[in-house]
Amino acid sequence: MPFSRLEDRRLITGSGRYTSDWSFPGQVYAHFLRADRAHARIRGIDLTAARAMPGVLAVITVEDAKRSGFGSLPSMAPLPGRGGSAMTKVHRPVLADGAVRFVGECVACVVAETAALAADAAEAIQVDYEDLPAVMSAESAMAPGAPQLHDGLPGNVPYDFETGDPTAVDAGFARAARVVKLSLHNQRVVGNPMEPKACLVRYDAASGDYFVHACTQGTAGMRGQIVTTTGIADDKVHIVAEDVGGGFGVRYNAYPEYCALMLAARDVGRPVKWTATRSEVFLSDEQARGVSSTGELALDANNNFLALRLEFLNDMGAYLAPTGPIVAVLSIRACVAGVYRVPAAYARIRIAMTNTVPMAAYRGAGRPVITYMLERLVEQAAVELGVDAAALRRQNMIPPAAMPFKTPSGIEYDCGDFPAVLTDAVRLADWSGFAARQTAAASSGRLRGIGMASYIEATAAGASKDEVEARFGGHGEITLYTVSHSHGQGHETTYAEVLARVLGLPRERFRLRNGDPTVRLIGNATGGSRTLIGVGSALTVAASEIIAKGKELAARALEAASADIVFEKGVYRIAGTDRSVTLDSLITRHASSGPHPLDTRADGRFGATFPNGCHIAEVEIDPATGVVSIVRYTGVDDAGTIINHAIVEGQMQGGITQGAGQVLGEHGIYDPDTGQLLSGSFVDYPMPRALLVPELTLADHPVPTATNPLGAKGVGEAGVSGSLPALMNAILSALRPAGVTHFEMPATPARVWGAIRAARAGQPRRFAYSPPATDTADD
Ligand code: MCN
Repeated sequence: MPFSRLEDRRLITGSGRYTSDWSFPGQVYAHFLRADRAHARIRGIDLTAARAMPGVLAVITVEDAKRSGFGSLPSMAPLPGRGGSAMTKVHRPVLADGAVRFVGECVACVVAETAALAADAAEAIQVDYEDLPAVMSAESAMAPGAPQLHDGLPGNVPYDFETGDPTAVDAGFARAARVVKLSLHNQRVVGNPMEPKACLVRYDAASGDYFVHACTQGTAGMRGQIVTTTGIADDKVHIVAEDVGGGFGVRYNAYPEYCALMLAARDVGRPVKWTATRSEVFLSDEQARGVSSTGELALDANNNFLALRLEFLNDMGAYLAPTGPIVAVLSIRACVAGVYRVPAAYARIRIAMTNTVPMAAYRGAGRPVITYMLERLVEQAAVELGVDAAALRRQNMIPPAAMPFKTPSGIEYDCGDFPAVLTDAVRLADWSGFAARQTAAASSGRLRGIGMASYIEATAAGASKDEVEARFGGHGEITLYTVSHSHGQGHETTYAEVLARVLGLPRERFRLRNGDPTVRLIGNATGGSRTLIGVGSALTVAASEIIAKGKELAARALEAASADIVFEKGVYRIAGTDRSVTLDSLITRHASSGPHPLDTRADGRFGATFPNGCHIAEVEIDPATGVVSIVRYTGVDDAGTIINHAIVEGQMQGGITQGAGQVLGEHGIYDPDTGQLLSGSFVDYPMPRALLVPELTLADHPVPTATNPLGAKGVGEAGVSGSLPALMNAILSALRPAGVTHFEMPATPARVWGAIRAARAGQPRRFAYSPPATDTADD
């Protein structure tokens, strides 16, 4: 059977090597004792009984970490805050230090001969807690008199950021003919990669080297975070990862567990292995979104957008994850007014600490937050004005002639044809035929709605340089080394295709080694839909160098001057003659077990790209049950030049389905009274299944960018940015005729049914998120 991706045979036949597949002689196992409460002071920990349990080799607490000089996990502010203020750093220990601040926080690490013995011994640890009041939402964290979570952080708000010109925005609102307002909540979600967190640490006492086998989206960034936390020298920390079973953003950062396991491996002198359970994924993987927002749009009498005022309040959890503040701020700044020509825009973003799992990136990393707000606001404007939502969008879009376009936050979009993308989508989705489909659905008692979203993303913004290396092996195989990890994106295939096309070699000749610890490269993790732009472009730089080196070899082989040699489709030829030699034959001729003359290390730094698209969803709702079915979905996307269409389509499908999962059910719900995660398993947390979305109608409308040699724009997260607002706009469109005027995600059957029932009973509840109560209060 032919496989379309090079990695498929290995992965589908079970030959992948994930973190838990590694084992070493003498290996022992760890188990983490986790906090069973949201907020408490630790008065004491008694380890005596646990240490005496059979097979136990060590029980490690924060005191051991301190003795070894371990400090705080890092966090970064992307930019200065409001008025030039600095972000207040929050101490995040490797193991709980005097207090626990969320259910699931690691308190102690038990190492034993087997995982079961370690788990048993953890039960014997006695922790003397003094319970403290907990805050379970950003709103309650900021309320006067709220419990304070961290020393030196009065008010629980470590970072307050703004972008845009508030005075110009005020002036825009002052001359508005109409103002449209909306408050929205983008609920907390749990990433749930297929592969739970896992880590295996080997310590070489003779050299002082730590080999940390862990699931990661990129080894260099994770190593840097571990080095900062532990104080261990950079050249002594080696992150090893081969296959990684999904990331979605939550495998970007180093976790406290990884640092604790380094301590454990050094102390017991044997390799220590730990594999999280799915419950631990729910309780301790970074979670995401959890943003309350308000938006106001000012329009003139001709429905032109005049000004935009936005406010975002992020629930950041109990500690600042390294990328948490970055995710909260950068995408909103980059895409503050989306695809629209709005003369003035202003956004204020605050982050607040709560007694929940730390928050960070999840597919889209802030773009689904800004796009969700903007596209629901524009849709609301169309409803209030009684105009066609597509026409209102088109009227206010940045025209291609205005490119490059400087946005109100000072970011420059280099290219794009947003109106043409919208026109394609409207045609493919048969936008004008919707009324007939709605009537047909109504005749069988079903509510049908249509929703649109025009999104833009900033991918690869602010990334540093990417190094790549190509090594030519003894059997003609070419191994590519990169820092970024493929964890589902098909990099093995697309990188090979980038080089195969330029070098004129079959793609099967290339192998990919992500983050090989023996080849230290500078580079970024896989994230922000930037890897093709960064690594793919650096590979084209490498290809040029390989061709140039090959020219010297060809000149020698053909006994000609290299200036006379031309290269085309894998063949070096003396210009104007039929004398030639292939690159392939030069590779073989010079192959040996040592370095090859064509071996090349290259790098590049390539700027942000702005992929965009227009998605149109249609849903039908059964008012008797509240079940929402997605019945049509069209997406037209501009990802610039596409390297592999099947992979890009797969990425879009995955992103759209992930958006559908959040819209229709996913919700990390914490009990406001006890601080327990109520949706902590797949029984309570519905993962999207393949049948949730119908066959998608996808098309591309490429406007290649000149900011990288491939002309490509990122694609890995775009589906989420499009689908969240398109689907929710469709659901609102279906619900409005039933009298429901406002509705928040997730559109579970119970919530939809309840909203319709309340509206019909003449009590049109807004079905809004009302912190700190859980959503069950609405149901
Ligand atoms: N591609 C292409 N042509 C383009 C753009 C991209 O052929 N114009 C290809 C690329 O070569 C790559 C894939 O599409 O094979 C995605 O490329 P890119 O947009 O550069 O995104 P990244 O490789 O940087 O992947 C990161 C992105 C993010 S941030 C998340 S989160 C995410 C995602 O990718 N997590 C995923 N997709 C995922 N897919 C899977 N299966 N699992 C995850 O955890």
